[in-house]
Amino acid sequence: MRFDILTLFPEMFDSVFSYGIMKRAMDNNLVSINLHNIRDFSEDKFGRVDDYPYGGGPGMVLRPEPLYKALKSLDLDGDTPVIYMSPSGTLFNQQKARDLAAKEHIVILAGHYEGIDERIIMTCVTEEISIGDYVLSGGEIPAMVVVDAVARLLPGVLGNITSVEDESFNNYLLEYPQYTRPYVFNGIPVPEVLLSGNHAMINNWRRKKSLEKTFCRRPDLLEKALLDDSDNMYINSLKQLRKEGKDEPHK
Ligand code: 9D3
Repeated sequence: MRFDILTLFPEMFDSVFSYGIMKRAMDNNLVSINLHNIRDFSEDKFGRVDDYPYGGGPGMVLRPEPLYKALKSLDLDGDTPVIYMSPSGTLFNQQKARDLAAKEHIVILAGHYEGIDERIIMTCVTEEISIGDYVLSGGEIPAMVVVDAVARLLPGVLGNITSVEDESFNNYLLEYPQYTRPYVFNGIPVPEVLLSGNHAMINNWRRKKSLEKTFCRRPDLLEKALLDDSDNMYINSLKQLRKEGKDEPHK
């Protein structure tokens, strides 16, 4: 898969893509990431690419011509998403990552000002994506988030272990707690059931912990989770404990 990223700060991407899974994916030619400095497409002798907003207001706006020239320098076909990272975009999620992982080529535009000229969005951008409801100082970190989430889904990028793990993300429950050695740490022993060797009991315990954690922290996910009768009974018992004020909410 090929990513073309348009940014005013291409160097910001170097460290993130130079380690771990992303580096290995690039070394193995499973992913290529081409960074393009929007400033290289400036039409101005001072290399300026932004200007004041028509109508007034704070901040600067990226002018359309440098972005248009940068996009024209890439060979885009009709199936290539041109994504503008924007706080006003639709929310990024695992399903969106899966959809994008089916593409051969993805273009990402990361702004660093108040925004870009709307006519680029109208004529070149195919979708606007936000990574969450908080304000960052630019679209670069969001672009890295999207590339990372998509790249790890590509065949060969991860070992096989995590493909099963991803399915467990898809089940809309938060993960159960993990323990390793030592047996006692800060006075806290490992839950006895995990040492029992009884895998039915261990799975049952883990399922309940997942349900508890999801119930406390992300009740919105429980609507989507596939729950059996035993899960629903356990959730109902958690609701009852909460009513009686006897629950121990997860921090
Ligand atoms: C004028 C109001 N601000 C929008 C809330 C302006 C503005 C603030 C921050 C415009 C751009 C930015 C920089 N952020 C991004 O470019 C960005 C972002 C984000 O801030 N949060 C979550 N997802 C994204 S994707 C791109």
